[in-house]
Amino acid sequence: MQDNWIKTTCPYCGVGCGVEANVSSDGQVTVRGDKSHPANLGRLCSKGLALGDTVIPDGRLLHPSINGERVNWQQALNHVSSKFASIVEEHGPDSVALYVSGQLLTEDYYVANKLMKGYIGTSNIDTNSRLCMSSAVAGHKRAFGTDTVPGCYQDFEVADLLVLTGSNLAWCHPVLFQRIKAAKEQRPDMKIVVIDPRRTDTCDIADMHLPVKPGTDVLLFNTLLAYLAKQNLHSPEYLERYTEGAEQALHAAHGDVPELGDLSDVCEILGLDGEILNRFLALFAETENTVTIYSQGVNQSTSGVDKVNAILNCHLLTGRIGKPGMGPFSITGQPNAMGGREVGGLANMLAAHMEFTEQQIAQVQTFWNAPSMAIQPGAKAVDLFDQISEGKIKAVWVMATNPVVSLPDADKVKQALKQCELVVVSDCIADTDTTRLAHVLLPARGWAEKSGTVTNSERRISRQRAIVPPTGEAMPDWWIICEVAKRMGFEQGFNFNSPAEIFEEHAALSGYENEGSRDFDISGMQGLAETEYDQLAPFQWPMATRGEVSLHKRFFAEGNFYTPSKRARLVPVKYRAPASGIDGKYPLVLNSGRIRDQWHTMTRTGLAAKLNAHIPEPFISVHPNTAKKYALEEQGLAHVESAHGSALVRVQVTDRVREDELFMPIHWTGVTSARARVGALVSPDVDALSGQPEFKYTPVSVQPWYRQSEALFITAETDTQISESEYWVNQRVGQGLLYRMASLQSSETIASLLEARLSCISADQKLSFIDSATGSYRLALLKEGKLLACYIVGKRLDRDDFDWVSTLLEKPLGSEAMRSIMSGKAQGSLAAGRIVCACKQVGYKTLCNAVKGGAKDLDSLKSCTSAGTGCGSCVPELKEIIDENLFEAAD
Ligand SMILES: Nc1nc2c(c(=O)[nH]1)N[C@H]1C(S)=C(S)[C@@H](COP(=O)(O)OP(=O)(O)OC[C@H]3O[C@@H](n4cnc5c(=O)[nH]c(N)nc54)[C@H](O)[C@@H]3O)O[C@H]1N2
Ligand SMILES: Nc1nc2c(c(=O)[nH]1)N[C@H]1C(S)=C(S)[C@@H](COP(=O)(O)OP(=O)(O)OC[C@H]3O[C@@H](n4cnc5c(=O)[nH]c(N)nc54)[C@H](O)[C@@H]3O)O[C@H]1N2
Ligand code: SF4
Ligand SMILES: [Mo]
Repeated sequence: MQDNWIKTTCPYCGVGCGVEANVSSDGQVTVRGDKSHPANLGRLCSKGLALGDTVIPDGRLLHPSINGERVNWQQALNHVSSKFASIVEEHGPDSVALYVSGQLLTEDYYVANKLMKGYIGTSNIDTNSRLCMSSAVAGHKRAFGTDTVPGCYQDFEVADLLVLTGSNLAWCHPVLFQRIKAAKEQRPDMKIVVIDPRRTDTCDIADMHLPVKPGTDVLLFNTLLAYLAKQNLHSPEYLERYTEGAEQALHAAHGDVPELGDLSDVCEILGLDGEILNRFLALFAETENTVTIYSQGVNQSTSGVDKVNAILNCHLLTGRIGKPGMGPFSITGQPNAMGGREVGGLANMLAAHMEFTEQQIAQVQTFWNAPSMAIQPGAKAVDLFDQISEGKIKAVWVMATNPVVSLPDADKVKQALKQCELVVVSDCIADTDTTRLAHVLLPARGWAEKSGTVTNSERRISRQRAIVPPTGEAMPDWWIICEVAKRMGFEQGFNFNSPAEIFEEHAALSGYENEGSRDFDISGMQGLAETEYDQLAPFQWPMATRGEVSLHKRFFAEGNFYTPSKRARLVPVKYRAPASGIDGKYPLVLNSGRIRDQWHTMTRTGLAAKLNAHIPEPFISVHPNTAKKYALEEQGLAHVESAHGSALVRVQVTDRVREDELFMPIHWTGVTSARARVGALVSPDVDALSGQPEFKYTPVSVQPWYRQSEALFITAETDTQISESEYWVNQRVGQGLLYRMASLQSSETIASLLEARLSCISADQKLSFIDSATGSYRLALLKEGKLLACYIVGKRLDRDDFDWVSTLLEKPLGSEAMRSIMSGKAQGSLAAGRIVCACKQVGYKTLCNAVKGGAKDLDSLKSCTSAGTGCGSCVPELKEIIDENLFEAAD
């Protein structure tokens, strides 16, 4: 390996970890954490550590195409630009739209926004950040007059109290979780409170968990506000000098919480017992150095913006903002959610944190020399796809997002795209639910191939750098957009030759007629030479003057808000129930979110075998009492239905969820499952102010789905489309696919259907086992001793015993493997169970055996199995395995 490590940034979550990458002479990419990066100081999580495994040509979109025909770039660009131009000509600028993403680089995002809002003349450009951060943006704007995250990561380490609400940091921002965990180990007095209907792995480091009823955060924080006021904990000096609206906010809170002496009604709605609520109120009240971290449990709600302001109110009332160890902190999801906000990627914002005011429209127009400036906000994501459905929007260009999976009421979105006149999709992956509906496919360069900047949750701008040559004919997103713009006649505005030139204009606009009137100002970064841009070290904004070296910048300790009065606004908010309530038909609430090792629709993390092993199947978490009530069995299958659609998923019985709530992960798609796209179920209700969907609350019903047979099927062919069974999930394994299937048909029927499917494979050896009495059927096809395909079919299969099969494809089949296939059960060293530690690939059974063999605490389990010694994200699970096995032993 050459000792040539290139510094770049992780393309997954908003922590924005610095990565160092090395490319070996055979093109293999190795990564490690960048010790000099202030976000992670050398740490990476399981997803970051597996980045090297995803830099592979497998599944990449290699060439442009129109209606399925391969074309060259000239033809594709001419087609997109002339179609867009003619639709605009005939139906006006609002008949076209862009749907973009917090996974674009700032430079890509900047030109996309400029094309739409300055040149085509419409604000119909929205981003998947609408689904992610728009409630936080709207809440910030109401309180601060602008969209500012006031604090920085260091605050998490120096706080005395961290309140995490609607955030599963352990799985979603693992490196920050590790930083907090380390800080708490140093200072055990530091307190951590988790507010989440589920008991997540984040609770592993919590002193207190408040399992609130879903959707009730406004009431909880209003109760806190009233309590703080009653305890005289408002900071009179801060309130008087820097804020307005405290009285009205308190008045509104008192409407929700009339009698502070008796909180029983409040507790009833919150679903909490009085004692824990009181402990939380007292702890918050007595701890000056408090940070409240919030994420999707807050944002993704029809009262999302109010939830945000309810939190901000508590911090403003007590003046706990902008100082080390205190403040509200909206933690962002995507790697460049923040960059998107900075360039105005949301339909209701202009570039550089400017708004649709007469003055700022004119400023942007002048700066851009824009021929056709948008003068009002455009359609927000859900509305945008509704307008496609209604035929108002006739052409849409989707970039770096997979809306057929990730939008609510996703079957409707699918239908909308099917009937749209022109669907253009830029992606780096060929087969996604959205690329399947595209007329024009444009291959984009992926993480390891593109250059530009991203901004993380603490406003730190870092470079992403190309480390390998592009795959196929893929081009950078900024280039594709500029080429289309030029062909539409906008040569003058899009004559950029590099991301550095775009960054230059972006930095200049941020300072244009700013003079301290806008928070986002990086004008100090103007005038970078191409080489300086290449070497740019991470820096935090604002940066109005180059060389401001302070490592941890904060806003608002001394007021200076961006409202006309320069004061922050406490906003009166009142609790209201989610938009669609449960009823007799749909009696349970469906919550949805993330799992540890997958990223969204799995187009990239799904490429890394290591990451697929932790949780290989979509599931629904059900409380034991609820499972009993609805006759659901652990590992059985369930049919889930809402007013919008349905799904078929595995049942996980766990007391980590509330009795009234189910949880389902968001990651499975129409490409990777028969019917486990959670978006198909989710209600399209949105927050009236932010337009953010209520992803965490959809009324559903659930019932068992009684399968007759189960199958495991592995094939070296990646374009296999399964139609033999009603339930299937697939997963990439090396050069092939692994299917887990279940059916209403008998195992005999499924075995014969699979055998027929395999008949075209030319194998030189066929091993088979049939026991019709027990309904067990197994078959393996080999060529030159290597496994080409195999199936194991039975009435029931032991799910934990499946992971070993995925390691066998296209490898010489040893006797242990052969025995395992023929017996349908892992034998010998293959019997490790499902993978718990992704980094070190340690299986569940190995861990259980180690505990039973004497590894009774975390340190000894770590040292005898090496589990938990990589990124550390599996530690909460290791502890649980220890508890489980010790408990069993004691029984
Ligand atoms: N592994 C992994 N990490 C990721 C991602 C990923 O796909 N995979 N995606 C990234 C992105 S884009 C994002 S936006 C972030 C999201 O990061 P998070 O917001 O932390 O993740 P979620 O799982 O969506 O939801 C957080 C929690 O909100 C809880 N919740 C649900 N309803 C309520 C409620 O009414 N009140 C409260 N207080 N809590 C509630 C859920 O039970 C859940 O545990 O993660 C980022 N990081
Ligand atoms: N039910 C439910 N739904 C949700 C959520 C939830 O909690 N519950 N969360 C929502 C949230 S917060 C988010 S952020 C969304 C995420 O949802 P999506 O944005 O739809 O998910 P991704 O899989 O990240 O999609 C990114 C796509 O861009 C491609 N891509 C990657 N890099 C590039 C690039 O450089 N250029 C181009 N052109 N393409 C690229 C990937 O291959 C992939 O197809 O899901 C939302 N949907
Ligand atoms: S914490 Fe987020 S940014 Fe850091 S390595 Fe993990 S996924 Fe990447
Ligand atoms: Mo997100």
